[in-house]
Amino acid sequence: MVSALLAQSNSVWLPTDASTLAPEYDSLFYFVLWTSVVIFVGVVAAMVWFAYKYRRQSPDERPELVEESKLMEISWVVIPTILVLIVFTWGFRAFIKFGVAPPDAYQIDVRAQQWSWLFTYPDGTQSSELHVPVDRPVRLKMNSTDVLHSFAVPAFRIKQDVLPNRYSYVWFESTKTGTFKVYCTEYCGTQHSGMLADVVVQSQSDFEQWLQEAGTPEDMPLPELGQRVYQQQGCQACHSLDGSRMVGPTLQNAYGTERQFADGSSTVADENYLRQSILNPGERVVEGYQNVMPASYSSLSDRQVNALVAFIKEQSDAAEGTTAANSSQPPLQGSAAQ
Ligand code: HEC
Ligand SMILES: [Cu+2]
Repeated sequence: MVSALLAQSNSVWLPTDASTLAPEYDSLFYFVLWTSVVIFVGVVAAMVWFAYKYRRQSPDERPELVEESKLMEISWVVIPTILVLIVFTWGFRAFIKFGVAPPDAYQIDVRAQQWSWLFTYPDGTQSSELHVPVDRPVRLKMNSTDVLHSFAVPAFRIKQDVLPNRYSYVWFESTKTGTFKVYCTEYCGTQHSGMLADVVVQSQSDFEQWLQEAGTPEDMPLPELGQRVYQQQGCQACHSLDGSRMVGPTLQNAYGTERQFADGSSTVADENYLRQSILNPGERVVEGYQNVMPASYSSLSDRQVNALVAFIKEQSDAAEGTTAANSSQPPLQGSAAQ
């Protein structure tokens, strides 16, 4: 097909095509584009030619009577109708293909949250990057914990709204290995434009190896595991580690320093405080911040929470030289709120 030949990958027009759906959409797009170009050029050329040919040449000239042409009238009804029907059937077939996942598709759960993506694989492994095997249909079961988001991968030519309280689905079969971008395409708050993720398309064996390593390995040191959980769970969307203020307070030097709360109380952050801040963020709201931290972290496993606490502790100068024994001591002051 001519239009398919013109549809080069990564052209000025369209992003790389990396799924089975892409060529269908692209060829339809180019069909509509080039048909429009041909019709547009034809109409404009005829217009210019007629304006010249039938120009008034003397003041008393009268236009000739033009006889109607049945052939022309029929053709300007029939040809556009055929074109529209071609576009309709073509588009409808692609739409059905997009809407119906093959029954053997590999299912990955997607959680959208202000402002990050979390992917959960059938074995329970979680990641903030979407990893998928190449040449295999993948079906995403998607859900949001807060507002409307929209999952879009231009390279796969897919886009689907992600809603709270309900699942939505999208599927694709990638055809190229490599890294592509996921965008959130529904305005979902302050950090909406930063709600990005990578899709890493790998060979089946690389994918399986990655899946094995990506779990939460037993032998991984807690702070290191904590860093991983921190990224997977999207904490960095709201908390910095360098002291800068974001939607949430920075976690640099959070541990071991005094925290002021909106209700006027205060406490020195110890491990229990960090733990409670993650599991039950609404309980004590840090002064000057909104109570917007997701409550969904209450479902993290104990090991994940321990790891996060260890990681946050590591971001603090006050943690230098502390030992595990310190954590069982009462906070230095103002622990009444616990
Ligand atoms: C949507 C934004 C958002 C996300 C995502 C988020 N937080 Fe928060 N977090 C906040 C805000 C806002 C506060 C301050 C208000 C409060 O205390 O609830 C806060 C407070 C905290 C505090 C107390 C900080 C202090 O200065 O005393 C800790 C600890 C914390 N978050 C850890 C985490 C961890 C760990 C994650 C990831 C598992 C996370 N947060 C994800 C917004 C977020
Ligand atoms: Cu979003």
